[in-house]
Amino acid sequence: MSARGIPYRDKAVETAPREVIEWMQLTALRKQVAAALKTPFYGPRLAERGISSGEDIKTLADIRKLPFTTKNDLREAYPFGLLAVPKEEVVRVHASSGTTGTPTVIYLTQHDLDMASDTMARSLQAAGGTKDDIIQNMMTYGLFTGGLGFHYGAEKMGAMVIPTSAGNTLRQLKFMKDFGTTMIHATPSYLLHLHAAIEEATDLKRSDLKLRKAITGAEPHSEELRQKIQDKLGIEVYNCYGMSELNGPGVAFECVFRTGLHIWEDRYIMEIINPDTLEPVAEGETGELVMTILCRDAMPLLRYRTRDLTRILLDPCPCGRTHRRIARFTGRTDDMLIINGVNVFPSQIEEVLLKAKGVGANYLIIVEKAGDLDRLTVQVEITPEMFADDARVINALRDTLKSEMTALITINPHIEIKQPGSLPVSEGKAKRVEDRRPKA
Ligand code: DLL
Repeated sequence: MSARGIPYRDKAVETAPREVIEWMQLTALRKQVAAALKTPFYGPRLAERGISSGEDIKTLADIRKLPFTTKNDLREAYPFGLLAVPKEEVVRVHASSGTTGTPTVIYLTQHDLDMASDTMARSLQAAGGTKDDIIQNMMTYGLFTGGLGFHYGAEKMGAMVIPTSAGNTLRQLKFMKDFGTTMIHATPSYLLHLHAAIEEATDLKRSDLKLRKAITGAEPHSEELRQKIQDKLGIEVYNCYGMSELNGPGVAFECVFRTGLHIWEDRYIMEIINPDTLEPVAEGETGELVMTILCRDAMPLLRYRTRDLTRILLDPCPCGRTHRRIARFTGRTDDMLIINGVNVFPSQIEEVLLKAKGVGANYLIIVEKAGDLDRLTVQVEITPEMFADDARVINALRDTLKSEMTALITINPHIEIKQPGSLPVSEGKAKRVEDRRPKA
C-alpha cells in the first residue's frame, strides 16, 4: 500500500515525533496524578509516597514513583472510591468481572465518553473503516464495553451501526444480507461460528454478503486462527485489544498492515514489567502490560496491572504511525478464563459453591469446545447427607447453583452433580480447572 493510501483519523497526532508524544504524556500524566490525589483510594497512597501535586512528576521516568493498581484494588475501591469528579458529572458506568462477586467498575463523564469514542473511532479508521461502512456489532450490549464502547466509536466515525448484540446467528445473517453489512465486530470464536452458519444456510450464499472486514478481540487468538477466519470468510480480520478498566476496546489496534497492535500513546502510558520483580523488562522482551490511562477525568487509573503478557515490537510500522506496537498476547499471569469472550475467575464459581448447603469438598471447572464456541461445565461433589437425600432436593441444588452462577458470571454453566469422593483428589494444590480447548 502506498503511503498516500494510509488512512488516519488525526494524522498529526498519530505520526507525531516521539518528543511530542512524550510531552503530551507528561502533561496528561500530571493532570491524572492531580485527579488521583482527589480520590479516597489514591489520595493516601500517593501521600505516602510524598506526592502531593501533579507537579511532583517532573519527567516520565517519575511514573515509577507511582503505585501499581490491581483488580483487587478496584474491588476495594468499589463502588465510588476512585471517583475524581462530583458524582453528578458521571454519565456512564461499565463493568467487568472481579475475582469475586464484586465487579470492577469504571465511570465516565461526557468528556471521557467522547474521548473513549474518539479513541475507538481512531482505531477503526486505522483499520480502514470509513463513514460509508455498515457495521454490525455482534458483541454483548450492557456492562461489557464490547457493545456500547465499540458502538459509540463506530458512530463517531460516522458509520451506520447495527447493534445486533451477541447471539441469534440467523438474525445476524439476515441483517448482514438485508443491510449490506460491510464490517462486523465479534469474538474470534463467534466469527468461526458465523462462517459455519453461512455454510449451512440454505437461503444465503457468501456472495449475497458485502462483508469486507471483521474486527475481533476480547479473547486470545493466534495468527493461525486469524488466517483461518480470513480464508474461510474471504475478509480482512483485525485484532483489537482492550479492557473495561481502560475504557474497553480500541486501546491497541492493528492498522492496515496488521503486524502488531499500535497502542495509542497520547491516551495511555504503557510499561512492560516482570510480574515477579515488578521491574521493567528489557525493551522487546515479554512481560506484563501495565497501563496508565491519560484520557479520563472521572476515574484515574495509575499503572494498572493488566495481567496480559506481551512485548513491544521494535521495528517501525510501515504505516508511519509513531505510536509503538505490541505483539499478539501470549497469555496471562493469573487464572482468569475467557469463555466466549466473557471473563470468568475460578474464585467467582467457588464463591457460589461455598455459599451453597450440601456442596462437598471438591469441584472441577471444565472448559471445552462445543463446535466453534466454548462450553463451561462445573462438576460438583455433594456431601454424603445430600447424596442420601431425595432426587428432588439434589435437582433443586443443581438449579440453584446454575442460576446463581449465571447471575454472577453471565454465562450459563452445565452443572454436573457428583457423588462424594468421586472427583480426583490431587496431591498438593488441588487442580480445580481443566481447560480442554485447543491452544488458541
Ligand atoms: O474484552 C474489551 C474488548 C471488547 C476488547 C471487544 C476487544 C474487543 P474485558 O471484558 O474487561 O474487556 O476483558 C479484558 O480480555 O485483559 C485480555 O485478557 C482479554 N482480551 C481483550 N482483547 C484481547 C485480544 C474486553 N485482542 C481482557 N487478544 C484483557 C487477547 C484479549 N486477549
